[in-house]
Amino acid sequence: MVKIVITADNHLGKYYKKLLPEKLQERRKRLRDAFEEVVNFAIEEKVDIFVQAGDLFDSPNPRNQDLTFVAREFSKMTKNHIKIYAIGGNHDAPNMLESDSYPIRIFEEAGLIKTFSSQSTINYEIFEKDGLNILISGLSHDPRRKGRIDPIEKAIIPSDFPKENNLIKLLILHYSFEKFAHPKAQEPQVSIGTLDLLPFDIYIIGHLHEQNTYRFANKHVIIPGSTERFEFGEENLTPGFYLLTIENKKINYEHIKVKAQPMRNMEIRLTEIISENPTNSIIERIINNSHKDLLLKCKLIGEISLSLYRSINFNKILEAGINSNFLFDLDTQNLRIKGEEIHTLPAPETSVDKNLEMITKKYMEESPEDKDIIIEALNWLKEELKNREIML
Ligand SMILES: [Mn+2]
Repeated sequence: MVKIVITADNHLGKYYKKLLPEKLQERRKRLRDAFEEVVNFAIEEKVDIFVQAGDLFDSPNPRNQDLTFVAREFSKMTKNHIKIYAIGGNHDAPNMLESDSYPIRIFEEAGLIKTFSSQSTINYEIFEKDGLNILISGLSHDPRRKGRIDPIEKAIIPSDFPKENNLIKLLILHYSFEKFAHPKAQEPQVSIGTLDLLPFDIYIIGHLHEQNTYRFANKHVIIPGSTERFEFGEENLTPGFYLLTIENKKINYEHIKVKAQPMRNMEIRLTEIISENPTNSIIERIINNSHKDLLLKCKLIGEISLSLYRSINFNKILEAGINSNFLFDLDTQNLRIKGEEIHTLPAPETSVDKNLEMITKKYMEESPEDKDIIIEALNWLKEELKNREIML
């Protein structure tokens, strides 16, 4: 029996502009913890193979802390005789393969893993255990392919590709899949027709954050999903990974959950707020839905009078939300005044200023001798933000 752990979309190092530095550090630690849970499972279950199907890192230039962490996790697995295969995703793909490479290549050069970093040729390797032969192949995400095309339609299969029937063939990809793609998504989608024509039995497809499986014509598609929820639209995801077992010709797989940070979306209809003090009633509702570890988004909705709008202290609401959650986002895009839309609020801008002031204060306390240059940097940053009209 061959046991395979399948993960993708770990997005290590993801940046959140709404988090202060210490919280951002904590959040990035949570993302690493989720990946470590997958690795520890693989070691405890004594699996043979570990597959990472792209977007291990959230950027093509990961931070040293995340690279060091991954080196440690990968070597933990190789010491336990687990063979690791990885491909590049859209987030960790360099702009040009000619001038740069996927960060996972570092671990390949260090002898820890095998990557499939070509974006056009399906390279492969044969894995053998107890007389069971599995062909493992992969194709990295090609960021130059845009629009709603089939990105693997023209994939090149090497001329020495084995044709034996007695070989279970597995292909690792990082693209959207037509069966589960968002109907409006304008990104490349792998089609069932292409998967049917290609000579593989099992397709492992990273990229979609919701886990899924699909069977057709004796072929299997496994979408591992992400190991965390990254955006507020992902509240209902169940982060995790797959355990695939192959015994003789029998193929089984199950989804295994990982501990993810709690996330919640809430809505407050302002037309329901009949109160002397609307600010406090809104804050009270937010606090009732808050806790220190939560990623909370509060949507204010409804059509209200200008006088009610003016009586609401959005800064105070934002501050209360930030103080009682891990991350708080106040969404006012669906708030209307007499049929007019309010596109932006002064609140978020002030909060960028406030964050800047807090950071500046901290730096000045740490190194008072650099006070002048820190103030100069602060003023330059404020000016830049104004010029670029950057808001939260
Ligand atoms: Mn992706």
